[in-house]
Formats: sequence, structure tokens, C-alpha cells
Amino acid sequence: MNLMTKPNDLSALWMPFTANRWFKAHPRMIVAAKGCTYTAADGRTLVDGLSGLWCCGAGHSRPEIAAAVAQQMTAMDYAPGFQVGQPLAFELANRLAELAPGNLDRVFFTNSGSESADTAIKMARGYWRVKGEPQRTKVIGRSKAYHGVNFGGMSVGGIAGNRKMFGGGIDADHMPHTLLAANAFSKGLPKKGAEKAEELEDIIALHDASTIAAVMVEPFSGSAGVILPPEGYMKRIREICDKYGILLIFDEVITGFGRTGQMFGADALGVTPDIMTLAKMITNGTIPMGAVLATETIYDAFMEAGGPEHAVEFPHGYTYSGHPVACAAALATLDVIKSDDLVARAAKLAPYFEEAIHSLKGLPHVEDIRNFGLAGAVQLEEVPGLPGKRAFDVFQKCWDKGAYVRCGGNTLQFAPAFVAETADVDRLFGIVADALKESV
Ligand code: PXG
Repeated sequence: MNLMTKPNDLSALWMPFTANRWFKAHPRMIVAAKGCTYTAADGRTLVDGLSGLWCCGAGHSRPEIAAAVAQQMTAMDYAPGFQVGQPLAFELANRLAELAPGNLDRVFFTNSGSESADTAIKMARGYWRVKGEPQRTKVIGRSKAYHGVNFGGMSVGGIAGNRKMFGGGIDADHMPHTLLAANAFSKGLPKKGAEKAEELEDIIALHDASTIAAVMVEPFSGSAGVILPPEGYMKRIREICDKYGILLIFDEVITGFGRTGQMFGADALGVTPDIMTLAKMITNGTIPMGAVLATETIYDAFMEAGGPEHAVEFPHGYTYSGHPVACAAALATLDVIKSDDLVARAAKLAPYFEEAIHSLKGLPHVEDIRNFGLAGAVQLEEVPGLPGKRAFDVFQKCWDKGAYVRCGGNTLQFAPAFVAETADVDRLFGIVADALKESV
């Protein structure tokens, strides 16, 4: 290794989900983060319009979380999680089980949303095997869904660009998404389209329920540009799953811990899944961590079929499952969520955010605006033949003007921190409006 590597040498790093060639020609470098703002390498302050990548709702660089992490690093940096335990993982599991809706009382730790998605899929498939129905392997997802990048989540996910390069995945099929032109510029949950849930019946008829392990959905699709479930849609999905004995998995990697104005998307929609995946905000983005919550019934099925007592009932787990430092960060995050009443704060700011994002209606190329809780997206007309180009250009303009926003496909996405003030929201959408006015 050349120890003289200059900090401005950008060649070695292969960046994730990044236009590497553009970035290396036009670097956008962040060097510090506090509250709702980032500091760029050129010294400018940028308003953070996406809580990092949907993960820092409590605001950046919280001293309470930093202190808990520092303390844990020197008390016990690592402990194995296979056949050996450490108290923080048990404490955190209990705290999550208490917070979660319904009977989601059994908690398995991972290190990311992608690992949570694949763990949930393996749990569902394993469940049917231990129940004596091993042919139930198929997972039904939705078009435009995002469940991370590992093979299970990629296959159940419905974003063509994330799938086409990588060959065959796991056994999955897809329901249609719920993005309907008839709902353009709806505020909150759209009114039309609950009947889209009936298409699950057609897919079940096609494959036969006896081959289907689970249906997996995001309460709302974040990455695809805040695609919301029409009113009544998710309740109908739950009913259809129950009718055929199919497990329902909610991917709450984005919606968990307050983004909707309720603790979980399940609470906001009034629908409880059998398995729930979490990540991101579980540690306020500070330390990689994810979790999968399952019902006691699912856990008990593995225990009952587990064979002799020394046998491992679920042959799955990661070196860093329940890592003590991640647990310390998560426990401190849950404390902050509680002490700062962050979920209520998100709910209180949501109407202001709604008005602010919808004020962009009528600006050049804006063809839809969607919002729910503190999540929102602006959909732009596609430049013919160049999908994603217009949103990317607006994203770059926002960066130049002092706002970090996210572009994905033809949408711009917004997810302010729950601790944002109305002035932060004004600054964010003021910059976005200026960028849109200049967009060609
Ligand atoms: N499930 C959902 C619903 C997600 O949104 C993942 C799984 C994967 O999580 P990990 O931790 O493996 O990245 C996600 C991730 C965006 C954006 O632009 C969204 C995510 C990640 C990066 C960008 O909306 N979500």
C-alpha cells in the first residue's frame, strides 16, 4: 500500500449505488454532520433532506448515542453470538418486542436491511418446512419494491435495474405496484386503487397457495419514490394472506421507528404482519444493525421441531448478529426516541412538510407529488430516452445550492429528520423549488 495516498485520490473506492465516473469527475464530499445538516468538504452547510439514507431521524451526531458506543467499545468490544450470549442483545430484544405491535415478540439480529430481508425470507421458508409443508417456498413481492440487494431481497424486490445484471434469484413472483395516475398529487394515503390487492388472488390462483411461503411488502415503498398503499389496500392483503394461510412480511426498514408519524408502518396502517424487518433508524444510522421480528407462533414452530436439545433450530446468523456496540447504539437510540418524543414530533411536523412539498406543484416537469408522515417524493417527467436524468440533474443542482436530496429513477425523495424545524423544511423546499425552476 502506498502510504502517501493523497486524500483527494478517488480511484480505489468502488462506490455503492453511485455513478462512479460522474462522482469522481464532480466529487460531492461530506466531512461532518450535526442535527439536520451536513458540512461539505468545501465548507458549505447543506440541509439534509433525507436523514442520511432514511436512517438518522433523531438528527446527526447525537452525543447520547456516541457516549453509549464509546462506553461499550472499551467495556466489551465484541462477544460471539453463537452458543454464547451477552446481556445487551437480550435487553434490546425485549425492548423491541415491547414496542412492536401484536405478537411480534421474537427478535433475530442482523447487520442491515438486506440481511433482514433475506433472514425474513429464510424464516418464512424454514417455518413451512418445520410445519411439514416444505413445498411452500415461493415469496410474492411487488413490482417497484425494494428489499435490499442480497439474493432473496433482490428476487422479491421489483426494481428491474437492480435485478437484470445478476442472473437467477430465488423463487418469487410479483403483484403490481400501487402507483396510479388517478391518484396524482394525493395528500397522504391515496383514495383510489384498494382493488389492486385483489390481484394477489390471481397470483395465488396461478401458483396455488400450497407453493407460497409468504407475501412480502413495504408499508410504503421508499426507494421507488414513496409509493403509498391506497386506503384499505393493506387490510385486504392481510385478509387474503389469512384466507390462504400465507405469512405476511412487512419490510419496515424505512417505515420503522417513526417515519410515518407512528412507531411502525404497521401501526399507521392498522395491519399487523407475521414477520417484520427493521434496520436503519434502529441505531439512528450510527452503527450497522438490523432486526427481524417474528411471532411467538413462528418461533415456537422451530423450537418444537428442533430435535434433540443440543441441536440448532434455525441454522442462520451472522458473526455480528447482536453485536454489543450496535446493541448499545440501538438502546441509546430507543432512549432518545422516547425522551425526545420523536414519533410525536414527526407526526407534528408532518402536516407542515405536506404543505411544503405540495407547494412544488406547477413547477417545471413536476408530474406527481406524494407524501406520508415525514416521507415524500416528487416525480418528474422523464427526458425521452434518458430515464433518471432529470432527477439526477435536479439532485446535483440542489447540492450546489445547499441541499442534500436523493434521486432515484425519475423521482426526488425527501425524509427530513424528526428533529427538523419548520425553518429546515422551508430551506429544503426553497432550494428544491429554485433547482426545479432551472431544470430543463
Ligand atoms: N428494505 C427496504 C424497504 C429498504 O428501503 C433495504 C431493505 C436494504 O437495507 P440496507 O441496509 O441493506 O441498505 C432498504 C434500503 C433510497 C434508498 O434511495 C433506500 C435504501 C437504501 C439506500 C437508498 O431510497 N433502503
